[in-house]
Amino acid sequence: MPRRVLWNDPRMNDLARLVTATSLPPSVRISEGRSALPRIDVSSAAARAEIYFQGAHVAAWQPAAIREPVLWMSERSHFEAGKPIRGGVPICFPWFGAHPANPAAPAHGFARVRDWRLIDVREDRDGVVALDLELAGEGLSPEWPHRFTAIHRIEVGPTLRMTLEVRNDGDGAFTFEEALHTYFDIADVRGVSVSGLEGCAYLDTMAGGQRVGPSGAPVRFTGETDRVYLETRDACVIDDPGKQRVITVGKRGSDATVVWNPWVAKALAMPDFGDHEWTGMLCVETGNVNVHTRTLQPGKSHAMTAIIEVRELNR
Ligand code: TA6
Repeated sequence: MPRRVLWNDPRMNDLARLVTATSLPPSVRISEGRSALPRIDVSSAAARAEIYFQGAHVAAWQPAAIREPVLWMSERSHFEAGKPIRGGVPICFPWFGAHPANPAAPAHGFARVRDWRLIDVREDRDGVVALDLELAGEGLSPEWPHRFTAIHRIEVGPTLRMTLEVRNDGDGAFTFEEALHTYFDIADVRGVSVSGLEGCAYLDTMAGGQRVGPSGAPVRFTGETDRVYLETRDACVIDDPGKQRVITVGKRGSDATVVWNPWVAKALAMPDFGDHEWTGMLCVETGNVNVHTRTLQPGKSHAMTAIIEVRELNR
């Protein structure tokens, strides 16, 4: 059976294992990303994006009508097989944060450090490109040995729409956490606010996970901030006067929103994070974490969607 030649460079042909989609529209090509980590490049009339096979990781996204990139990426990020990428949209699955029983297990689960397979790509007449990537198996981790299929559907257009669908392929129920850990590119976190969470209690990681009542006001940043907002299905709005834009983070199938900025000390402590980069990024993460875990019976599925839109002011 002759190998399908997907691209001219024969070195890339061993990537055929990662691409089972039968055809790629002209707006989509497979490339050697940073440090030769295989990447899917999307460039259509509607938007451009970069997606790494590792972690089905959206590393960049910019609508055609928007002046600057929307997602943040550390200049110090690793781009090495098996190491998390610091920026864009890491997929946290099947647990969030450190594993409760095995601190040596990969933080935020194994999904973001494994190669996903590109199984389908479509472009509509408006230039919106939909890509389906799949991670499936059983026993991928001793901490979570279940048989499952995960499909990450990424729709690249004037809106970035990402849907993580998990299916239980096994014979018994399983429970998991999940998050689309989105890093946003902002002018200065000290001048940004996040609305949409005013009525939500949150777990304050900086206070040992203590539950803190609703603040009644938009979130503002004066120090390291690491909060899991509970029982929230509402959109969040990031107001960034420095970039004269407003980013809306809508969602479906998610009951928790995580807000994170490492500030000075934690930025210094992370080797894959520039010492002074903390001012230019903010995470607003769409998830089901902590008390909002999901349990699936055999054969059942659950989908969680993040919907990201940008509006530039004075345009
Ligand atoms: O986003 C919340 C958080 O859990 C923080 O506590 C911080 O650890 C961040 O995720 C980054 O995690 P990572 O494993 O990517 O360094």
